[in-house]
Amino acid sequence: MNIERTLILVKPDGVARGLTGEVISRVEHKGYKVVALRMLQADRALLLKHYAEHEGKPFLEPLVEFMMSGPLVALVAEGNRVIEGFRKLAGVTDPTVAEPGTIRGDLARDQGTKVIQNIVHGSDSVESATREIAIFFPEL
Ligand code: IDP
Ligand code: MG
Repeated sequence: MNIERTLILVKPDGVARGLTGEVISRVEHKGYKVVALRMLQADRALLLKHYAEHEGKPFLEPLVEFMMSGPLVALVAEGNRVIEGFRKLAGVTDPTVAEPGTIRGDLARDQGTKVIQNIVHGSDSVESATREIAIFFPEL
């Protein structure tokens, strides 16, 4: 058994387009368990912490602005190999080339914006998941 937890965010584009339920539904239908859930308006400090790995990259500022542009939904999903499993469900970063069948491939496209708007975030490793879950769910 390799039970993991991952942090999933439904980004402001996903929430604004009414896709929160669709994302949660795909997570649950895959068989992962949602163990925490909240809607919040993220502020700059929280997002700079969350995206610390992207410090210095040209898309960081547009990314932070985008992530502050409306409410987001944060959830923690649990299951065997859920970190890798959710990344597969999400599809690759660029929604134009994300495979059909994935969240990004089915539900997002290039909007011509400075930052790629791609509906969801998912932790990319056990270390990231632990760090990110503590940011959004300090009580866990
Ligand atoms: P990921 O979300 O697939 O893990 P990361 O490389 O961690 O992708 O980037 C975080 C987020 O920053 C992406 O989901 C996307 O919204 C945005 N992003 C990443 N790379 C670029 C880029 O080259 N141009 C514009 N936005 C980007
Ligand atoms: Mg990432």
